[in-house]
Amino acid sequence: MLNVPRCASVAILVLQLLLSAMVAAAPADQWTKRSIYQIVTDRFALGDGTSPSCNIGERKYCGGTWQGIIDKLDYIQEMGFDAIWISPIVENVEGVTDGGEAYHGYWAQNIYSLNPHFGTADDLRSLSNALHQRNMYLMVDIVVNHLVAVPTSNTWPQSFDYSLLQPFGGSNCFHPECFISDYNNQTDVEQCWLGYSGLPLLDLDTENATTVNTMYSWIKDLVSDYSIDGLRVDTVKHVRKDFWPEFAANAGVYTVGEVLIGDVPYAAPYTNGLDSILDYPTYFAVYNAFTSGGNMATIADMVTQAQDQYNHGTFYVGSFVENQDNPRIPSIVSDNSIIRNAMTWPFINDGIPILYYGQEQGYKGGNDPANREALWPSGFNTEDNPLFAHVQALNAARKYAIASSPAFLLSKARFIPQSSASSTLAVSKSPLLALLTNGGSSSTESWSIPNSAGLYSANETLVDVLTCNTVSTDADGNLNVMAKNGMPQVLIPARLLSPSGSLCAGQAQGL
Ligand code: ABC
Ligand code: CA
Repeated sequence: MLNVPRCASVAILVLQLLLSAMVAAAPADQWTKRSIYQIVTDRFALGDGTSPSCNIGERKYCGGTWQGIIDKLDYIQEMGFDAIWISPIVENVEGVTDGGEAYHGYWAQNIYSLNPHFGTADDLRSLSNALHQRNMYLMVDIVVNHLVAVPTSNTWPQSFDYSLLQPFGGSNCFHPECFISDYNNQTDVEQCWLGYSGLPLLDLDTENATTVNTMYSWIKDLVSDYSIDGLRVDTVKHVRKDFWPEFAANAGVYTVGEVLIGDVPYAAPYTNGLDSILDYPTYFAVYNAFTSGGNMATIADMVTQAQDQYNHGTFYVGSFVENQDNPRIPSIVSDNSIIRNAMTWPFINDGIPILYYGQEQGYKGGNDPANREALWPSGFNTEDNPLFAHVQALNAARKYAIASSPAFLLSKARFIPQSSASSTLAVSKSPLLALLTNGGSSSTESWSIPNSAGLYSANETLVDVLTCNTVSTDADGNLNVMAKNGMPQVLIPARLLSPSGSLCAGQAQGL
């Protein structure tokens, strides 16, 4: 019905910046207490009890659904997560394109319909309700930057059946076709297209007032229709910065944007328009340190820059070491100690921890599409699974820190300088002290925390809550800790642990 072009060619709206103060703050505060399990909906779980094979190289739907997620909420909650992030939910291009099927959900065609491969509106509402009954949050991935249609001719510029792209049924709703060729030219990044001629991502004209207002009311309705608690916003750097404040205000919930860049000064301004961003600059430093023997000190440098330059510092960022766009850590390194150290990072710094599904099962997929494995062949193994237990312990440690110290969520992570600065990291976020190394399982590294750091008193016992082993400060209050098979250690003073608590009760010295 809507194949009339709906985008009048009118001047850009300029008042949106004024609304930046309206970005919801309270919902972001609620999110900082949580940890997020990221799901590729098509690859997580089926709702019908079957376990079909999934050939990831084919880039086709494998059958995961919202009902499948509902059926596995126990599994997610058992790890200690109290929020999930799911793939984009709207209807996508159908059939096999040059890049396969739209199983990942990022190729929207009709933003007013849901993707039938994932279920019905009732299924999505059931998921939202089931989460809320467990006091868990729902984060939905959304895309503003583009929609996708298969080209109907290859003459340049290409032709498309715009009537498929609802509600934007005309070419004047999109920027003129050009592919991004110069990432140093921000106009190119914002107004040219992602993709390639085989499968172009049609770049929405977010300078057009009608288009802009359509997206603003769409997000408001989407959040309310499905009781969404937070949004992961795709391709944020591909839309002009002053589009985002009013978008976030209409969303009215926590918004965390994807700005895929390794550079803090470039990323920082986007933390003004949205609540925050996925912390890609820190991700790259962490990834390099753990997969290619990169210098651990660059992590501290990057975080310090981010703490200084992001709005809200790093408290509202999404903190992660894997996702659907990058090779999994175990696809590069096989040393279990290094993998465990990398997995620990998101849980011991300022940001909101995000675990990408499959990390807990030791999945090893490399670049897209190999990193989007089906989870069901793992049998959702929770027994004799050290990585599952590791995630449980990390979530428990963070929750314990939040509960025991009101200052935890408001105090910046602090790096205690180490003599082996390139291969060790000591991160203090009281009452946690995380000791990390990229030295691997034969590592002989050690960490020193001098009494001048002001963290501990003399002869104080600290418990590594990942193993329940203990270490002690000396008579002067200095702490020296040897690496144990290169494993990460997350220390909490024994006096803060309770003998009736769930965290290393046997070593507790508290009440
Ligand atoms: C896939 C394959 C393609 C294939 C296509 C058919 O299928 O990857 O090779 O041609 C979705 C799907 C993907 C699909 C794409 C494209 O759509 O999931 O499987 O690609 O059809 C987001 C999502 C992502 C999603 C989309 C599209 C966007 O997270 O899952 O992909 O909705 C750019 C965007 C970024 C986007 C990413 C895929 O592409 O900015 O939003 N992700 C540089 C650029 C970045 C660029 C990145 C990768 O390369 O600056 O802008 O990301 O191309 C750092 C530098 C960075 C540099 C990185 C690599 O290194 O500081 O600048 O990033 O050090
Ligand atoms: Ca754009």
